[in-house]
Amino acid sequence: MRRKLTCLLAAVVAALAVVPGAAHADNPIVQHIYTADPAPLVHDGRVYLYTGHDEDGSTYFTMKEWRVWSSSDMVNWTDHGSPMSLSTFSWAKQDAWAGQAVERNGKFYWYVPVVNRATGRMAIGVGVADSPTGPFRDALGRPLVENGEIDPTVFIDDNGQAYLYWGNPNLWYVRLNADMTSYSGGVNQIPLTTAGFGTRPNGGSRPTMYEEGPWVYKRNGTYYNVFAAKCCSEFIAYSTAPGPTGPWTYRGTVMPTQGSSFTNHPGLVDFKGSSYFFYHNGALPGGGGYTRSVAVEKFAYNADGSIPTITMTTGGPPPADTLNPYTRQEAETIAWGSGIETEPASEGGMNVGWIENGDSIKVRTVAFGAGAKSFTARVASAAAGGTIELRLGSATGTVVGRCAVAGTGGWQTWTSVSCPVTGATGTQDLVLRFTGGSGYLFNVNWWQFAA
Ligand SMILES: [Ca+2]
Ligand SMILES: [Ca+2]
Repeated sequence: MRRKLTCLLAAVVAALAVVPGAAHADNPIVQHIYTADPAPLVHDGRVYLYTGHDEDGSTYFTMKEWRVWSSSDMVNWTDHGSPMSLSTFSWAKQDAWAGQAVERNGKFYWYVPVVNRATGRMAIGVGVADSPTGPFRDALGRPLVENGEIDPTVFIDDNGQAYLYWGNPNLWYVRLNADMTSYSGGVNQIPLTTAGFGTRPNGGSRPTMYEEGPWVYKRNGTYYNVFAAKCCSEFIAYSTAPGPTGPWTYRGTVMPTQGSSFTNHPGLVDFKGSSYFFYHNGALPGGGGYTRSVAVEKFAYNADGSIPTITMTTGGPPPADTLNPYTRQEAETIAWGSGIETEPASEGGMNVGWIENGDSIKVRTVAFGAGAKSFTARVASAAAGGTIELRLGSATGTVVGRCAVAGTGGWQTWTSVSCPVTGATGTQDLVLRFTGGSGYLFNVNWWQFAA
């Protein structure tokens, strides 16, 4: 049965209709669900983004699953659905909160905090998969470590020694063994000194700026710990150290308190020659502290290795690459979606659905080159179908093709439709604009142009 159009989507559509320039924005990264606690991972030419999922209308950190997204250009993001959830961990009761994934020897390990049903305390579990997009399974069948604290970050040093750090209100680490699912040397506490983590005004029992959400990595021989500071609202601060276990020196603000979410969460990577800072805010319609959205900014380290102050934007980073329309592109690869949702497709992966008249998907920097001659889309419809308009630049831009979609007898009964294309040359933003009658029109799994 088809879900009803959610309040979130109705609000997004309404906001896009009245906010000038909103169609040009690329932040937040995902528009069709709320996302939180970004953890980027660069692997094999793509950046994989691991997030939580705030439920629509949530009034607490009501989170049941994690989500995976990926991009080759930092602007078009593919929805890989939810390859790990509370049900992955038989011992988990609730709270699918902030984690991080890392690759080692061809396996992907995703460390996450959840409530251990047996103890009622937050514990850290580890999912493992053979692919960055899963599916993930419980690596241990029990917590890796448990002390009632949250927010694991994982880091593998150049010598192969891996570390798992976590904590709120304290800061802990273990030395992970090479199997990434056990540790040696016990559970260690990092002293939260004001020299190491700053002085919190009126800090009381929390005298330093450190609050939660550590993100530990190494760059040019310096160890960085970027974290959510103060509360509430939080800002993002960082400390550096000459070694993975300290001693830490407080280095100040990365991102000021901004963006109508009282929490924030950092994630930093280098990708295709640039540095990127991931965070979350409450920028989507209906957004706030429990209905957050992940966003990203491009930045450059200062010459001395310090991190500049980074401000939230609605524009986001410039594209780091172009998109090739002459290979299969997933319909769920989206720079900005208006009115659509996604779901698992019977042919594998995800498809775009809940398409109604006037909904659209923007895909950025599509490299048409000398020109596209035709367009093919994989579609399904239990209704009467409709039309895919191919427009350049924006949803009101030049039409370069129109593809008719007929009913196929089911929302997962897939067929391919093709249509001629004229005038699609060079590198352009492409908008797939959907038109038709009332109600849901059709689903789209993937598309591809021919030269
Ligand atoms: Ca819709
Ligand atoms: Ca697809």
